[in-house]
Amino acid sequence: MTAVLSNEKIPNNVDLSSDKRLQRALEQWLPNYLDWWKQVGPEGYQEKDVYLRTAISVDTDGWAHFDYVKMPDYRWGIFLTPREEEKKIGFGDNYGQPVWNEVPGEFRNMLRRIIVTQGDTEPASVEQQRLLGATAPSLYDMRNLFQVNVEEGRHLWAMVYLLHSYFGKDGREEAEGLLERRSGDADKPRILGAFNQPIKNWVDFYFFTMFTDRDGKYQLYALSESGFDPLARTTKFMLTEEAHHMFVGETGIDRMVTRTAELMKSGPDVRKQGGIDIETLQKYLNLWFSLSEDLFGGEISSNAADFFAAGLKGRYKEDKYEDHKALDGNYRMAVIEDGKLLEKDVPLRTAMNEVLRDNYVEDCQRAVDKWNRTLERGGADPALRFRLPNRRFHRHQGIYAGHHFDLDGNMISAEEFERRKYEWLPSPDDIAYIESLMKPVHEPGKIAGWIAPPTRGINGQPFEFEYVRS
Ligand code: BYC
Ligand code: FE
Ligand code: FE
Repeated sequence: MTAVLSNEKIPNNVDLSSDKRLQRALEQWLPNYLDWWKQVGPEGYQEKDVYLRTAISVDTDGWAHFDYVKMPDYRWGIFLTPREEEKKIGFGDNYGQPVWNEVPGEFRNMLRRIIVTQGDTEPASVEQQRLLGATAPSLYDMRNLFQVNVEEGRHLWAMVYLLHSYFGKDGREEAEGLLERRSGDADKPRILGAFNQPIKNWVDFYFFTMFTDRDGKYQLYALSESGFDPLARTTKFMLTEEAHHMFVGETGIDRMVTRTAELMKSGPDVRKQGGIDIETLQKYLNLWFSLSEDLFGGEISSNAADFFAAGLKGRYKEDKYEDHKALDGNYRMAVIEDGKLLEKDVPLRTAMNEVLRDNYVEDCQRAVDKWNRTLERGGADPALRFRLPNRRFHRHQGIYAGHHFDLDGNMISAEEFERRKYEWLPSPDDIAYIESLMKPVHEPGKIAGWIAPPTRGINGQPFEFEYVRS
């Protein structure tokens, strides 16, 4: 695999130039993509030099190149991990059969739907984050925002490549559709709930990249097990980039927590000192964790069972399981019957969304424990600690949607939820306070007062580095 940024219009390791029709189709899609980027991509800063990483190959050491780039000149490329000889489908009814390098006719619609759903989230997130540059708390953070944005753009390219190469005319139409829907638009919204939620400020941004990009991690892992090999190979490489997005979220929250603990030393009223109190951070955590849990789909899902049976979408690290068919297992979960919660066994295959959500919740808990250690080290009152809400809290998809629960998962009435919701979720006052903090700090080496600087910079550069040149 060559590790150079080629002169081709669309950098790739899929030998695009040997398939003229496909190359032409993608080159025709490119200006539409750029129009979309200019219309609803990052507002402002398009002419600035930003210190960005660009994927240039899939080599584990040396896949990325760092340099100043103007965002519209970013080289959005197509990179798949190499094909493995004699690769076999790892789960489901077709377990042990050779993987598919073409779309199996009987699964065509299912597969297209999965790819379109995945693809739709990528541009949606760019749209959601488009206004944040103007209020970045530091140049380091601004650069990270734009890094996430250009890579989500590349993830869209990854899905569009699959649609164009494997799905003919309807694939090309879906690729257009991906540029036509708009996050939060009443008439043509993005497909999944969380991708129509506003990301109004940097606190939303860190919680989104922590919790929502982390749904991306688990969905991409599940797809990287796919028997449709081009999907497996492209999602595997996307995960390499995804790690940075989650890093931005997890450390961004940790830096806010660090700053809060520091301010608490000079007095309990953190807001008075221009910081963000733990209670408010917890409410943002409750909001984005619950919105992101919805992205795993219903607890009991025949779609999930079908995806698994077909060999299109596996489990997180399917290798670690002994039984790859999951035909006779059960999964015990709390369901609602006659208005009451009760434990029930459901067939394992229909519970695949919940199985994946379990891996996700565990990972989120690990991060919560880390933030709590930051609080502890910072000398914060032991009564002030973060927690994940129960997974039934504030759900809009699946079996808990339409019911109301408190943070411990106790069922409560709609009236009680309405009365207490701002104990648990950001209130208009909380949001107004957070927005009052969103003043840009765009001088190299300087940072806003509500967040601590990072412990190190990007690619060995110091924090003071001019990550975005004015
Ligand atoms: N919002 O059987 P069910 C990322 C629909 S993030 C709205 O329970 P299923 C990224 C569902 O479509 C990763 N609608 O769900 C992160 C179905 O509709 P129909 C994105 C929803 O199909 C940050 C009905 O409800 N990747 O990469 O098992 C920045 C019942 O559905 C939602 C993927 O999602 C929702 N949240 O599971 C940038 C992977 N949930 O059939 C990027 C591909 C469900 O009644 N997608 N519905 O019309 C999938 O695998 C599945 O579609 C889902 C849903 C897991 C999302
Ligand atoms: Fe992505
Ligand atoms: Fe991401």
